[in-house]
Amino acid sequence: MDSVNRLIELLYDRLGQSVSLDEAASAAGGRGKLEKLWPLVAQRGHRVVFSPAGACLVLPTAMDARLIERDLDTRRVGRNVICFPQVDSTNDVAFDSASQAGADGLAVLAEWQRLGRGRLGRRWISPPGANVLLSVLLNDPSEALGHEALTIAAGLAVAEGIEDATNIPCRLKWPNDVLLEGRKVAGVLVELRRSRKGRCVVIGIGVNANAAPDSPDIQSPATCLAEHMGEPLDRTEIVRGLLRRLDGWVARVEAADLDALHTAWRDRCAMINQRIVVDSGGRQVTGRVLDISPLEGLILCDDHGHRQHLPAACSTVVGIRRGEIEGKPRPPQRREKR
Ligand code: BT5
Repeated sequence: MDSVNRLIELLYDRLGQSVSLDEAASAAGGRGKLEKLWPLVAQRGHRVVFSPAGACLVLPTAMDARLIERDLDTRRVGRNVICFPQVDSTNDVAFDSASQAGADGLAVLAEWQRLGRGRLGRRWISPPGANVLLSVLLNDPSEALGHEALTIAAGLAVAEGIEDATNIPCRLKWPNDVLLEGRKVAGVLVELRRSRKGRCVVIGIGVNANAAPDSPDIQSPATCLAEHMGEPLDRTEIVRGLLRRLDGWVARVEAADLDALHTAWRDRCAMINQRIVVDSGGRQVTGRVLDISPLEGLILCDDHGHRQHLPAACSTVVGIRRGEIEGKPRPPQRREKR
């Protein structure tokens, strides 16, 4: 391992503490070399503060492929990691890499996206250097990775990965929202394209780690993990948690082993039995949620008593009618007289 990586790893392993300059010098190979390494650490995007006690990395640390890949031990997802200061969309970078050798499982991260996108033409907004903007490429020539199953597998992996790294419990809102105390903290966008090597899938994930978006374009309440913790968060451990969990769920989806996915999703989803309104391909459907299926999407009993299967790719929940019972409209509320 070269000396700059040794120094970054030493600083990172003592996050929140100072590393004495003697220790830093021995990782660098001498005091003289250490002085030349500080600019290289900065070039990798890391900020270091110096005090009489030594040197300390500033949180959030930069997204650093070496730190993410270190002992990750995944089968497929995240075998290679690349980090960019800025891109249009990490999903596009991942798709553009599909025909390169060894691209399957590639994880692309960026500090900022100029054109981050959500589903159905919506935008994903995230300030620079604060959050997780991640895309994972999966080459899928045998077409074993269904869109429906991957969308919910990715949402579940995000909730679990966040919990592994931070102990913050998150809930799921079908099809792709991860919620913290009822507010959106992460979103998932699964896209499919055909390349020269056949079908490929990109799973795009945005997690508000250190900053919630501040924009009039945000239509529903958003939050970030740091707000909940009351302090800045290390994104590297969150990314590693996500990649590990995603690796496990992608393997199950590929093997068509969907029972555990179904159960784990239902356990984190507060929508079962709720009366909701869904926009599905421009058509509004209102009814009670019966189930979330990894193959068929949302299963709803509509207000006319018909069973409806709504696919994730074109559906959005536009309203949750809390407190209503089994599809019956709530009696009109009496207005309080002033
Ligand atoms: C999503 O779409 O939630 C999918 C978001 C996927 C983003 C990742 S980032 C890495 C990768 N590269 C990309 O270009 N995209 C992926 P959707 O369900 O359509 O939600 C979008 C809506 O959420 C917007 O219309 C806003 O109202 C709101 N929104 C935008 N940015 C947000 C944020 N950072 N946090 C919470 N809500 C946000």
